[in-house]
Amino acid sequence: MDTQVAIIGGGPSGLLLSQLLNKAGISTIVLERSTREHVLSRIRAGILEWGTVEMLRKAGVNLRMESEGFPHDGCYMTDEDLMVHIDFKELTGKQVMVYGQTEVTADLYAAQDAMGTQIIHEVEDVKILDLDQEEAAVEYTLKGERKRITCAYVAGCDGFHGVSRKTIPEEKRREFERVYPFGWLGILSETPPCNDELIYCNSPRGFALASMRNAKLSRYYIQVPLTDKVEDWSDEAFWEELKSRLPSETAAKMQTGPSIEKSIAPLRSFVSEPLRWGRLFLVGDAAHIVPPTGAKGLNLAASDVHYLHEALVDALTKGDMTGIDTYSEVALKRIWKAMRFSWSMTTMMHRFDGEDEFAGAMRRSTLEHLASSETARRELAENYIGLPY
Ligand code: RFL
Ligand code: PHB
Repeated sequence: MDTQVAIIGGGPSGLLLSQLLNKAGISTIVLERSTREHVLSRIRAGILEWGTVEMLRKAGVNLRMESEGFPHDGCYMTDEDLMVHIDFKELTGKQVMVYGQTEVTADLYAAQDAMGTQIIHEVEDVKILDLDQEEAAVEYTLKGERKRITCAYVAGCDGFHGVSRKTIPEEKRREFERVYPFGWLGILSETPPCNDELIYCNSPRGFALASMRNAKLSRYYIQVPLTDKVEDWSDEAFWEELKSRLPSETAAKMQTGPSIEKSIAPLRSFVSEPLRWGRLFLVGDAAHIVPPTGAKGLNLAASDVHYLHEALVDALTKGDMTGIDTYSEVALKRIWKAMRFSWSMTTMMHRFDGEDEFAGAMRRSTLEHLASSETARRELAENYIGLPY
């Protein structure tokens, strides 16, 4: 056998799984479609649940996160005038960490390089084979040459558009999907954040989010119609729209500047079941997508990795197949709870085109309930900081 576990996809799921397996003495080969520069240029998640932080510690990739990340004790949920503070620390005893996915991925690449793991970039036409045999195989093309590796297991960590999920026969997959009729236009700008904690804002003009990466780098998002293109939005138009949606006190404090990244992400909820097909396991965005409103995508990928790495270590070092046999069922339970939370945050915080007045009244009432009920705030906080593994 060429390696114990072949990992398709060198994003955060694939790299974290590889790192944890290598630390437990299990060999891996990671196959990634893009260049490393491309993977590291994608600006995505910014919030780590404490469970994700603990996993990065276990993987030994915590040093830069501990010194450069920012633990946050809470966040704000607002509309144009009612600002509700959700105090995670007081309500749950836990925090979240502001540390970008790009940084997590860069730290994982550095750790994997130090381990000497084979990460093969720019692979094309990956095919996963022999999943019902003693040994599985993965074929791919590298620089025009067809290659083949054999392995005990394959981890499908290749994101929503990867090949792993589609390797499971269509009639054996059950897919659940909700596509939202809007996207998020996001910018990164070298300006100080407008607030010390994140602000999720449900304005009559649509959703807005004020987030950050550090004291000098801000990340902002606004809800836009799916028909909008990034080119339609100048920096000036973005800042003006953002300020018109945030509470006026916050907008007044906001420092603006040129954007250093600008992109539109459509919002979708998606789950594909099961997560196992013979010797293949799906992990992260390859199996499920959440709208970013609950900050759950990367964190769900990390909890899948948690369950799967334990299962693979038990199977490959002790011959104990319990974790392998229960991975799909156990991981899906947590995935569905995060689906529910992300869907409810999305519904509560966004304006739907053509909606009636009742919808707006429901959003306002949800916010007023949060303002007056500690139980409601605790429920939100418990989900936001991350449900237990
Ligand atoms: P990724 O990151 O998509 O990585 C998959 C990798 O697989 C490669 N690949 C292939 N490799 C080989 N062969 C093939 N055939 C392949 N096909 C694809 C790809 O090149 C890629 O490198 O999936 P992964 O590792 O599961 O990680 C998931 C996270 O990236 C994702 O869930 C989060 O970014 C979602 N997300 C957020 N999650 C959070 O937890 N908190 C947040 O605050 C948060 N904010 C966000 C987000 C996602 C966003 N966008 C753009 C979708 C904000 C945004 C705007
Ligand atoms: C981000 O900073 O990119 C971010 C933060 C919170 C979210 C989504 C994205 O819910």
